[in-house]
Amino acid sequence: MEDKKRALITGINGMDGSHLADFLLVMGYEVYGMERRTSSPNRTNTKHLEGKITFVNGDLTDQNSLVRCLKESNPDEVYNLGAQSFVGESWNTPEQTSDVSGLGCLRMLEAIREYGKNVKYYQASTSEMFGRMVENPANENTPFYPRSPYGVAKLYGHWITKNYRESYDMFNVSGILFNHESERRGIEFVTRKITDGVARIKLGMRDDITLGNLDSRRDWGYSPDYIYSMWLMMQHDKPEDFVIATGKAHSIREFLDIAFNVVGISDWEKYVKQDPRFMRPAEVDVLRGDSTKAREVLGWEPETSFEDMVTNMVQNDMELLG
Ligand code: NAP
Ligand code: G4F
Repeated sequence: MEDKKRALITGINGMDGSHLADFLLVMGYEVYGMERRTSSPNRTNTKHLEGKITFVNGDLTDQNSLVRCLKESNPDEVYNLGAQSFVGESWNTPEQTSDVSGLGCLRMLEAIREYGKNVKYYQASTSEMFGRMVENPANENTPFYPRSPYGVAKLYGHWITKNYRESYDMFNVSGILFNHESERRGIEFVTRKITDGVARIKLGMRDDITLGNLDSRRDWGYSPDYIYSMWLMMQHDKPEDFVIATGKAHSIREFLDIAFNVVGISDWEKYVKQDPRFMRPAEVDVLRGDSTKAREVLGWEPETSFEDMVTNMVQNDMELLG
């Protein structure tokens, strides 16, 4: 019998980590999920994976813990999805964000070198690196212009991944993923904040939602579609970077329109308040990506429409709360 492939996923309890684990289990992998110690563990996204994957304790700010996680999991593939991933928070904790989301990548690459076996490495790069968008839509050759401490930290991770690929002939890939969401999205991100808020308003549990800038536009895709692209990049015959996007940008207002429409509310303006607390010191007005390379080289396509994704998220929040 052929040995099962083994994968180590950092950020296992996050949105993408949990969806990727679901997918790799279906593909017959033995999956190890790295989580950090917390006083109250949060396995909301991974409760269903208990007994199916192995959880290992590690932290991207602790080099030794990463080497130990590699020894415990002996992986063929490492997916580095762990990060302080909330852009707004990165102005409050710029050092911690840089440490986890930037240097964390370097630590994992060094841990792989120390481990000494051939391990493929996936880095979760982001459209936030394009920030002010020198070119719209952005592709793999578009210059970067990050607008947040998070974007800057991720840009370091992106370049060090490429540098280690060229310096040490490592199989390192960066997926430059544009925004993607799902029912498992963290509650502070604007999409889930809206779908949870809409469900609460519909169920009479709340009067309104308070948001920041309603005019920014994002190229929103669906997380389960996007994690598939990560795996495709790791199976490709040579390590390269890919932009993953739908190619369409929508405003927060359009998101609100669809989300409220799902519960039969058309005059949503009266339920939405704005507060400067949720505005950012430097905003990214629009993000839109060109994933022609991924489509042509990997055969990857987004499958879930924007409307279906918003509908799924609202319906899921209605079920959770109802
Ligand atoms: P997420 O839900 O915020 O998950 C991030 C995970 O990282 C969490 O499980 C978190 O653990 C973990 N983490 C935080 N600090 C850590 C540390 N010091 N050591 C180890 N793990 C740590 O993020 P996501 O949306 O799934 O995104 C996955 C990755 O893709 C992230 O790197 C993100 O920056 C990147 N990305 C996301 C998008 C997007 O639109 N979703 C787009 C492009 C790139 P706790 O549960 O303990 O907090
Ligand atoms: O949902 P967001 O917080 O996501 P953002 O900043 O685009 O970052 C996400 O996508 C990146 C990829 O481009 C990832 F790398 C990153 O890890 C994360 O997953 O905010 C989206 C937009 C922003 O323009 C923000 O200013 O929504 C605007 N917004 C308006 N009101 C709000 C709110 N964002 C949040 N979180 N909360 C609000 O109340």
